[in-house]
Amino acid sequence: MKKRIWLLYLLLIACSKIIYAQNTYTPSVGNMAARRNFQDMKFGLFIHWGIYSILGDGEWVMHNKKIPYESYKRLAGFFNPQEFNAKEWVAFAKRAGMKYITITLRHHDGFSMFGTKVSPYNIVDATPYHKDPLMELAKECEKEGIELHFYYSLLDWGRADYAFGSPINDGKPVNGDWDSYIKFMKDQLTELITKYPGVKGIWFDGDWERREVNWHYNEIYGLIHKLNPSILVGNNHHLAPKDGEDFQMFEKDLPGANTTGFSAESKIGSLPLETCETINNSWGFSITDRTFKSSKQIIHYLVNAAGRNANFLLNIGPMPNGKIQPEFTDTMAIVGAWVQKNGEAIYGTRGSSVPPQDWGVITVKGKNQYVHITDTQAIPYVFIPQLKQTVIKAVLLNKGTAVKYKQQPEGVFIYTDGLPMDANDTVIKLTVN
Ligand code: FHN
Repeated sequence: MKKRIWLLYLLLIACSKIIYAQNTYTPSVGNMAARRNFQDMKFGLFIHWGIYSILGDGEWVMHNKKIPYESYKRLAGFFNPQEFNAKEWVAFAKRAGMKYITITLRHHDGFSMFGTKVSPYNIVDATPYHKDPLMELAKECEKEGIELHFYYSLLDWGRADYAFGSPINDGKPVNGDWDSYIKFMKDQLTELITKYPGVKGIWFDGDWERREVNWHYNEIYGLIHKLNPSILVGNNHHLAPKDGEDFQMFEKDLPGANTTGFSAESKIGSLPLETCETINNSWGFSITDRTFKSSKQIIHYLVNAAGRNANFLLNIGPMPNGKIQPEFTDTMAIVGAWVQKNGEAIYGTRGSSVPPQDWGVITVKGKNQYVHITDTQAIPYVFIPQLKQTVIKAVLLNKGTAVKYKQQPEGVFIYTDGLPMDANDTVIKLTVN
């Protein structure tokens, strides 16, 4: 009998531990406000920049070309981005209509692109540049009202304590020193949050490389939120959000789609959403990749993300000298001009309860519903099914021209015949009661 009570007691403790581990995080009031602000911003600039840029072959070059770590490390000795100018990068983002920047501080190659005291393998100590571009960027972002978020790789191809390629046993790499690696990450994150106080988000990546390891997220996320409860934590693990995360991200796919195979297990949850895509087909600088997306494709991605209640984080890979290549500047100036004109229908909006349609999507802000017609159909009208509210006015955004419509119990017909259509996206503003 005594034994049975004892077993029951142990079972109860085990259950409470599971419940505790899954439901320990309550976001602060400041964090909830930061989440709303994050959703309002809608458009961000993703930057992949590291010593790999020198080789002009993307950020996976060390792995893909099987470059031994000791040889790869020599790149640090050549990295001297004399033409880096934080003002130019921030101005680029602002001109494009972007409200925040997420920049890689440590990618899978393990090189720290900021001044860190816990590893000599960093831009200040290991390159002839000897400066911290992140500090300049952080200051410029603060001055220009652009939010700064940090990309941080969990995966490391070089460190001995990470022991890339090692078998995992009991949540740890057999040949590494997992406690040391976790401590290293916590020390760097502490530096990042305390030294660059403007940081508003941490974007983790690389979890997918080791599913069976214990990443100590409770400790890592707990530390971040202890240092600054308003910081938004996201993790590109391609799974459903975990306890302690503040937003959910998707890679190279709109929420709900899975053309890449990354999103098979990432069901849409209730956190703010973000999707990232790159301007060509490379994250880090590629000298050969000329598959540049057109301004129209980028506008459509932004609009389609907003219509699905998600932010769009568009990536560029600056060159090793610190410059952004002219192809990106030209395209983004066009995108920026469109966003400036149509920003009312993007910033501060949320997705509609009406699902995406063949002709486009709807974004919502208060009593306004913005009908984005991105695919001009042959028929002279678009049909919005299941609109619950009553439409009291319909006009062309920007022009104010009245648009004919008819509301029926099954939905609303908007007549586009004779309207001047925008080749990127014709936005019709509905006022509802
Ligand atoms: O391996 C990385 C890749 O280099 C890049 O950083 C992207 C950005 O979403 N994330 C990883 C792949 O999932």
